[in-house]
Amino acid sequence: MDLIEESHRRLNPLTNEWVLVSPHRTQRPWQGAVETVPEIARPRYDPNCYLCPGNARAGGVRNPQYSSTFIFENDFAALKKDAPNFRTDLQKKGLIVAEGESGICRVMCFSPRHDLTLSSLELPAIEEVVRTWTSQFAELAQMPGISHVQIFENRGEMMGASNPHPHCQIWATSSVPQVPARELGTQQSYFQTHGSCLLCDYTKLEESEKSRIVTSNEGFVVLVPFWAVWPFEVLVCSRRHLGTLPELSNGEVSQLAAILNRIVSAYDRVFEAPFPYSMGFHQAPTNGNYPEWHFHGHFYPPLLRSATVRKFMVGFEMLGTPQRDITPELAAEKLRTLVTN
Ligand code: H2U
Ligand code: ZN
Repeated sequence: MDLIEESHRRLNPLTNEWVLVSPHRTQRPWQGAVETVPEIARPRYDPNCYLCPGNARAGGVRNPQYSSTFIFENDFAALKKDAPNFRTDLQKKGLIVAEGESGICRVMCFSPRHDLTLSSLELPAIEEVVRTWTSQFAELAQMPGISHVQIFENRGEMMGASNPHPHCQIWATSSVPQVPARELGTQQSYFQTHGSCLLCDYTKLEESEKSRIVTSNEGFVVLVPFWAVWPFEVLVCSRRHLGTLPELSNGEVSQLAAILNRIVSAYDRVFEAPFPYSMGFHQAPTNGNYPEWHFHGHFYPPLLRSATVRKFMVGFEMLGTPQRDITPELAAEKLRTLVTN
């Protein structure tokens, strides 16, 4: 098998989806261009930012003078707590189907500082971010009617982030969203077939292969998955088999904070500019007991060749299968050289 020169497709065992890889289209190993993007100097405090301490948000609520992390209910929440629970299936043919979906949407500021990000915050501040994610997860998970808690960060205008102030969102939903639902099915059937955990086995396999590993520490391994769709996509896996943030030890909280800082710092060096992405953690659903689930995080950055040239999922990718040129192995090699701390 020639995975370096010949076109082929790779399977994502977490979602059972394929990605088409066309390595022959990248003649040279690294076609990235470092273009000068004007550096935007951000103030520590922006009087016009709706996330900065003391400022007013939409609707007029004023943020407190917070000094570490800060959580509020999204003023434009996509989900409502009291949405009715129903299921409709017109003519019972599965053609027009709808279900009620209720939930809670929160926004979480990482820091009172407007100008910092996961790559520039100090480690103790990032540890505080991890601890806040943990307590938010625990609080939302035990609420009646909540089946899943999704923590995610959109970074950069390119990924739709509305504001550079470091923040993420937390959506707790009455159903398990479709991507984690698919990942649950694959992890359960892997466990039934092999008697072991899909991501425990996968992480071990990648550590022996080495070519797709980006970095690791005592608690976590970061790699470009064999089936990555986005050019610089990475998967963050806990070494220990655990399902949710509250199961992390104090040591693992620090190790997760350190590895997040390391990934985002390396990302920012790819094109010498702040790297946009959507990232988030996949934790076990909260509506039952799922021992097969393995805690992990996904980073999906859209950039391809420069700080402004992004990958679009169009054409064949929309109608057929996602496709990539630069191999996951080359992306991992590039990212490895940019990990410094
Ligand atoms: P994003 O940057 O990932 O879009 O997250 C910001 C969220 O903040 C967004 O969902 C909410 C938006 O609805 N928001 C408020 O809750 N209050 C505001 O005053 C402005 C934006
Ligand atoms: Zn701000």
